[in-house]
Amino acid sequence: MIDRRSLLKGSAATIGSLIAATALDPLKALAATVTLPFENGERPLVKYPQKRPMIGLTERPPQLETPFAVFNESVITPNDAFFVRYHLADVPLNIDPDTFTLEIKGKVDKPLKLSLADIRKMPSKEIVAVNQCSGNSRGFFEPRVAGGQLGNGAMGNARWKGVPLKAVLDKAGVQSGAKQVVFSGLDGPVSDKTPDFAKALDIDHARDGDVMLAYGMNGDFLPVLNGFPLRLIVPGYYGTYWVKHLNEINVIDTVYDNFWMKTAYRIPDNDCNCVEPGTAPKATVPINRFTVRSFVTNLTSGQKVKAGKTNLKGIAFDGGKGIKEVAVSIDDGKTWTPAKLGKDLGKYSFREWHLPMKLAAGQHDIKVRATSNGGETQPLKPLWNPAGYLRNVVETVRVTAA
Ligand SMILES: Nc1nc2c(c(=O)[nH]1)N[C@H]1C(S)=C(S)[C@@H](COP(=O)(O)O)O[C@H]1N2
Ligand SMILES: [Mo]
Repeated sequence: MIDRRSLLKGSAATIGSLIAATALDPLKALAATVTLPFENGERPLVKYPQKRPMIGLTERPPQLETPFAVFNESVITPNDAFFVRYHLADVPLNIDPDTFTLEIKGKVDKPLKLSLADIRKMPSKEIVAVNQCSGNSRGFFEPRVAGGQLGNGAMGNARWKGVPLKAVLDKAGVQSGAKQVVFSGLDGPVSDKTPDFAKALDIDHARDGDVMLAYGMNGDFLPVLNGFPLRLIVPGYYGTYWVKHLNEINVIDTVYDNFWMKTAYRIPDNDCNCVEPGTAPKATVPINRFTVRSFVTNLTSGQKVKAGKTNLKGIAFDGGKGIKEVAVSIDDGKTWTPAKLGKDLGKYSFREWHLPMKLAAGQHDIKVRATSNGGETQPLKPLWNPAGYLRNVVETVRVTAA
C-alpha cells in the first residue's frame, strides 16, 4: 500500500531492487506459447519483472498482452497482468522517485517543478478506468492492416490514485489563449530519427477534473512498465494519451502537430470513423474516445459445454457514458436477452454482466452486444479503417453443448 512514509522510506530499497531486477532481466521467454485466433497468431509467453507470464508481441520496445482468461478472474485487472505498450526502445528503468520531478511550463503564470512528495501532498482522488490501446484487437481486421497484431488483451481496468490534472494546472495558472497541453515522459528514442513520444489534449479536456496524474494503481505503486512513478490517466480515451513516466507538461497556444498527433493515431473524420475496406479516408481526426465493447469472459470459442443451464459472464465498457445494457443472442441476432449488470464501479470502468441461460445440445454462436448510456451500440459487421483502430464488432463465441 502506498502512503507517504513508504514512498519516501521504501523508495531506495523496494523500488530500487525492483528496478535493478528490471534492468538486469528485461525478458525471459518461457517454453510455452499462446496462439491468438488469427493467421500468424502464435506468440511466446514471456516473463518480465513485476509481471506474471504475459503474451509477448515485441521485445524492443516491450509490448505485452494480457492473457484473456485474466478478464474472467476479476473486473479489476491485477497490476502484474496489466498490458504493456511502448513505442520507443529506451525504456527508463532507473528512475529515482526521490529526485524525480514533474515540470509544468509554457503558457502559465508560474512555471513549476514538483517532486513526487509535492504531488502526494495535494488532495488525492481515485477513479476506476479502463486503459485500452487504440490497436487492441487489430489482429482480427479483415483485410489485415499493418501494425501490432494484437488479440483482445491490450486493455485493462484499474483503480488509479493521484491528483486531478486541473489542480496542477490551476497551481501553475494557465494563461488566456492557451489551446492545448502537451505531455511527455522520460522514455526516448534509441536513434535521433525517431520522433520522441508526446501527446496533447485540448485545454478544456485537460481541465475537466477527470484527467489525472496517477502515482497509484490498485493500491500499489505503478509497475515500472506501466509508467512508474507517475502517468497521465485520460478516462474514456484510448491509451495513446495515457503518457507514462510523465515528467513534462507544456501549455501551448497552438495545436500540437508532432508525428504522434498529426500523422499517427488518426481515424477517419466521418460518422462511422470508418472507410470501405482497403481504401484511405479523405480526412482524419485524432483518435479520441473508446467505442463501446462487450465480451464473454467465461467461455472461449471451441469450448465444449454441458447442455442445459449455463451461466454466462462477461464485461462491457464504453468511452465514458457508462453501460446501459448488455444483451446476448444465440439466434444470429434475431432476438436478444438482456443480461444482469454487476456492480457499478463508475462510468469509465469495466462493467461485469451475468446471464443464466439454457443451451440445447448442438453448436451455438453466442453473441454479446452492449449499449452505452449515450445510446451507442456495437455493429453486427465489423467496421474498417486503415490503422486497425476502434474495433467493436459484436463478439461471437462458438461453443458446442452436449
Ligand atoms: N511514455 C510513454 N507513454 C506511453 C506510451 C509510450 O510509448 N511512452 N505509449 C502509450 C500507448 S499507445 C498506450 S496504449 C499506453 C499503454 O499503457 P500501459 O503500457 O500502461 O498498458 O501507454 C501510452 N503511454
Ligand atoms: Mo496504444
